[in-house]
Amino acid sequence: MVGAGGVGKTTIASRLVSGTFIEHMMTVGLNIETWSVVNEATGATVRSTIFDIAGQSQFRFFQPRFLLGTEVVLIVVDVTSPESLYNVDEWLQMVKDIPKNRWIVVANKIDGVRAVSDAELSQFAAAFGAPVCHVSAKTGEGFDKLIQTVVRLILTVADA
Ligand SMILES: Nc1nc2c(ncn2[C@@H]2O[C@H](COP(=O)(O)OP(=O)(O)OP(=O)(O)O)[C@@H](O)[C@H]2O)c(=O)[nH]1
Ligand SMILES: [Mg+2]
Repeated sequence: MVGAGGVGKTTIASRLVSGTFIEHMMTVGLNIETWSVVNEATGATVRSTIFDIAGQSQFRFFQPRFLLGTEVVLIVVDVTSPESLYNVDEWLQMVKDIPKNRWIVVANKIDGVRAVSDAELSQFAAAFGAPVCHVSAKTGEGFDKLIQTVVRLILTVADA
């Protein structure tokens, strides 16, 4: 999971893992979570590890090594902050060696005041063919679809 500082990566990770909203401090370096989710289609449990990469630039020098072996990339932007989209190139650069068919754009904070339009998000994601999941890590809106999208992709990669 990558994206600018404050877009809500750690809040998304903790909602995936715990199903609730937890307020977090800025991540120092990176945060690692173990996430188990039941694949509704088969009833099997899918276990994965979330590498939540801190957005602040002072941690950048050691982060790329943690992306080795990544199966699914969540590129997180904040729909209340246009800067989070305009400055996303740095993150796209960091994940460029991971195949683009494993990328998902997560548009977070849809409970807030919208400053990034759906059209802008679609255009951004279409440039690399990724789906867009609109979510609020605060209210939980959109998480069912996000979880389905991530699990489907994890299973696709595992089968390949
Ligand atoms: N309104 C609203 N606030 C959110 C949402 N998700 C996260 N936040 C808030 O945004 C702030 C930053 O969230 P974090 O999860 O710490 O952001 P981050 O991307 O992990 O930031 P770094 O660790 O610095 O990279 C916190 O105050 C969160 O409570 C959301 O969906 N809606
Ligand atoms: Mg964080």
